[in-house]
Amino acid sequence: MSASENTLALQHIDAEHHLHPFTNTRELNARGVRIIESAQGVYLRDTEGNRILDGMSGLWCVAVGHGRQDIIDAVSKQLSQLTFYNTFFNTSHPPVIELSRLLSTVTPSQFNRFFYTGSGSESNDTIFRLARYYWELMGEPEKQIFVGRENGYHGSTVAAASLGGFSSMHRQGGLPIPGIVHAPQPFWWGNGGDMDPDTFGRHVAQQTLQMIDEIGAHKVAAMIAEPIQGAGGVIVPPRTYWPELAAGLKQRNVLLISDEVICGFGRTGEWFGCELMGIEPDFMTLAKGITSGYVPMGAVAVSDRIASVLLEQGGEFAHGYTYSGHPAACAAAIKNLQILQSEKLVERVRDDIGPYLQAKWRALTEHPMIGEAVMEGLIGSFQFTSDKAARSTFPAEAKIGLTARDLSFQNGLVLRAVGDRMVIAPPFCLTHAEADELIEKVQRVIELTYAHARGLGLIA
Ligand code: PXG
Repeated sequence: MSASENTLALQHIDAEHHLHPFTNTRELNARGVRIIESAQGVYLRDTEGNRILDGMSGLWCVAVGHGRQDIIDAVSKQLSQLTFYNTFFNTSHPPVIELSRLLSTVTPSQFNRFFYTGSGSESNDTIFRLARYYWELMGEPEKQIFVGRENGYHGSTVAAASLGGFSSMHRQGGLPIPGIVHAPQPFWWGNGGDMDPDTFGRHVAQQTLQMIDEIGAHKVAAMIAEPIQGAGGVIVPPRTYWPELAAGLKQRNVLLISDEVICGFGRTGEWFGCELMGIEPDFMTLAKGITSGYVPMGAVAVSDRIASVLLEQGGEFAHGYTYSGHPAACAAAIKNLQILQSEKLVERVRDDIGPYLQAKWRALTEHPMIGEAVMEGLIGSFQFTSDKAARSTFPAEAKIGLTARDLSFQNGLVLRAVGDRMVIAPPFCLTHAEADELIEKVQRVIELTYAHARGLGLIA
């Protein structure tokens, strides 16, 4: 069978039997799905033999790069020794014990206890229950309301999707569930109007605190936010936003949940995004980079302040997943964390490859169609604009971002589109030469998209 016959056969079966996440499967089936067959380092290979630079680390997760034999061996060894045992009913096992110890050493000092899940979504649903339970134990059962943010993403399970601020998700399945409100996002380029970024950052923080005051802080359990919004388009808040917001939450005794599913484990050049922003959360949501995606895993980091109340005043927390602390996932996470430490990959993101890529990335704004280009560590985005000075966007029907995404794939680079914002989060092992290749490809995609937009008469 030729490569294209093989692709067609696989596409046919996929179309017949597979429902894809966040996908219009009818449209996908009409087009034919792309099939990724193997990957090594920062490169993917599809069934047509195309080599594609993985600018998205799989889906923001493969931090150490694809195909590391040491992680594969660690998982394999663990599976041979103890394939599965649960962590309920008075039992534990060595890999989950070692991972918990290791996490307490890499997370900020207030975090010393960890609850395990299978994903970021499950972690956020866990926090939703834990935070309410905490306030009940504290004798403040009225503190029930959660504050999320517009265009925040916290997962697809019922509480997580409700905490998130994607209206497209809320429209399906009767979400959000009660007890959740959404504050504005600190997206200066899109929403800042005439304000300078610092004024806007303080303004959005104050709007959020005002929302809480209107509800009554005695009814508000917690606020959840990503240090840098990921799936919402890599929105880096103005530097004034976090200090103002975090101080206001503390004053009002509202817990802060830092959703570190994307920002955590070195992505921003610090171990955790909250450290980059200088904030001290009560909970952290962990997933993705915890295992570099080699095996699914999520976790909740619980601060000492919360844990002491749960342990001293609480009883059984009636919550848990079959795969809470799965031995193979723990083995992958341990080896992954050891690699981050021994190869100094977080420092590499902060001091070497991060700044190297950032300089070239920020220079993309020299192009007339690029409104802003931001990057912290190795997480970045750029914004297509029809008019730079007016910061105006293209009509949604023009699908500029999706066009750019497809052009990018065709040119051997995975870029993700969020509306007309293109986002990137490459593996930490990216070399300088690979970063140069990435930028050359991005420049080509921008030129092609520019020609496309001009052809449509969308830009002068
Ligand atoms: N929180 C954040 C900040 C996330 O980015 C989740 C929670 C949920 O994690 P799980 O493991 O349940 O998926 C995420 C996930 C995208 C995209 O297209 C982003 C995510 C997932 C799927 C697609 O950018 N982030």
